[in-house]
Amino acid sequence: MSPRAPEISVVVPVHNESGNVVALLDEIEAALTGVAAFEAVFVDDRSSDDTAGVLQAYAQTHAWLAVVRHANNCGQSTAVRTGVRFARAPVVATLDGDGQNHPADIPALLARWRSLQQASGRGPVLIAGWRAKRLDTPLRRFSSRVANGVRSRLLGDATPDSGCGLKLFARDDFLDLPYFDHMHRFLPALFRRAGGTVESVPVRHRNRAHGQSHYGVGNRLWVGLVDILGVMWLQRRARIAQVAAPERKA
Ligand SMILES: Nc1nc2c(ncn2[C@@H]2O[C@H](COP(=O)(O)OP(=O)(O)O)[C@@H](O)[C@H]2O)c(=O)[nH]1
Ligand SMILES: [Mg+2]
Repeated sequence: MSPRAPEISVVVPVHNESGNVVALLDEIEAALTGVAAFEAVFVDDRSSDDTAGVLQAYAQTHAWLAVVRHANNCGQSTAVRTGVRFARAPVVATLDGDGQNHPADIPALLARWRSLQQASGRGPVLIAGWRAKRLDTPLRRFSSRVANGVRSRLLGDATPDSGCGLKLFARDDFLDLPYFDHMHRFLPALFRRAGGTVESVPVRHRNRAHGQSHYGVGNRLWVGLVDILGVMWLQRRARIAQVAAPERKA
């Protein structure tokens, strides 16, 4: 366990991932030990398998793991938000809970975030993982390519892969974004809407070792089109205040 306050929180939404979480936790520890003081916040979204029990057993011997549980199933975006709210570090990395993202990519994202953060002054910075070589079924890769193409054209978010679960940002910047179910696929557009900088960094992608994907063409592509219209509306209604230094008499 990191005796210091964590510098980075790794937030992982999980639903029925009992076969995947232990290997992922071991990889998070290996990836961040010696790099930054870290914690992991796993959010169990009312799994019907033993994910919560497996996580709680791991937490008995690893004090850097916090397990948060939803009493009702709320979906991936809401689980990410719950995890970010519980995070204690100023910087958050998110990962999928099925092990398809590799925690060993986090240090490079963190380094990039730090240098862009310095360059951009105070503006929000999002580093988005980009699954350049995706290991998914052909149908999934096709539907994702269509969805990414439509989305980036309509939203102008200049991001090749906005749905990658591996992302890194400041906790406060994320919590300032408008919240809605499925927002996790639109973080690049939402950060840009807030006047932020977004950079995509190529990351590894692996096959799912255990369990099943939660998404198919039906609950990704078509739902996504409705969400794109919602995000277009949010973009029309964006205002960014440039606040002058407050004048206060001491
Ligand atoms: N908390 C929560 N996580 C979910 C839900 N659905 C999917 N996930 C998680 O989101 C991540 C991505 O889901 P996955 O099924 O692997 O999607 P795919 O990689 O796009 O096929 C995994 O960590 C899942 O456990 C949900 O309803 N609630
Ligand atoms: Mg997956």
